[in-house]
Amino acid sequence: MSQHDNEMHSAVVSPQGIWWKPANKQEMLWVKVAFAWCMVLFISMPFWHFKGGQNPTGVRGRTTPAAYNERATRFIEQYKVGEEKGIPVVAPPAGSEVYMIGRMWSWTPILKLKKDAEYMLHLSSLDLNHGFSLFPVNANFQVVPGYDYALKVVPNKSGEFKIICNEFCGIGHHLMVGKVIVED
Ligand SMILES: [Cu+2]
Repeated sequence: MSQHDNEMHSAVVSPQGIWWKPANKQEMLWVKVAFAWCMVLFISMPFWHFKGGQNPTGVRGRTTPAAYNERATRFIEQYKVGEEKGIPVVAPPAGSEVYMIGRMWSWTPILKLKKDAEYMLHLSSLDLNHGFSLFPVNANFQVVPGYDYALKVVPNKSGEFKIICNEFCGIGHHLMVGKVIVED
């Protein structure tokens, strides 16, 4: 027992440590193994760019929220086929440019797409950063105001998919759910 065992410690009186004693051989070995593995993963980072299919397939351009809203609204009016709870349902033809608006706290419009057809899906936000997350496919993309991201998409499964916002965007974040319908 040392004389410190019965002492009270506080923020003013720091506790006695043993940091000056060398680490155990076994512990040192694992520290080295962990560090070496970190370096392996770090060095392999550039290769993930070529393998894994996680790079965006399209182009990026500058826009403004007003200009993007104007373009997307024109797209909605052109191909609107219905409405669900105030959100327009849009069925664009295969091969067309498709516009999706992210804003607090909705995804507009609801898209009706054809299976195996190719579309250019444009994503942008009218206010702040949102996260486009297609559920349950687990396809994720950042939706940033001022940037128009156009992604080449080919739906390969029919059914109803949900778009969830995965970037916290305020009090209604959890209500920010959109929909994509893929038909055969
Ligand atoms: Cu959001």
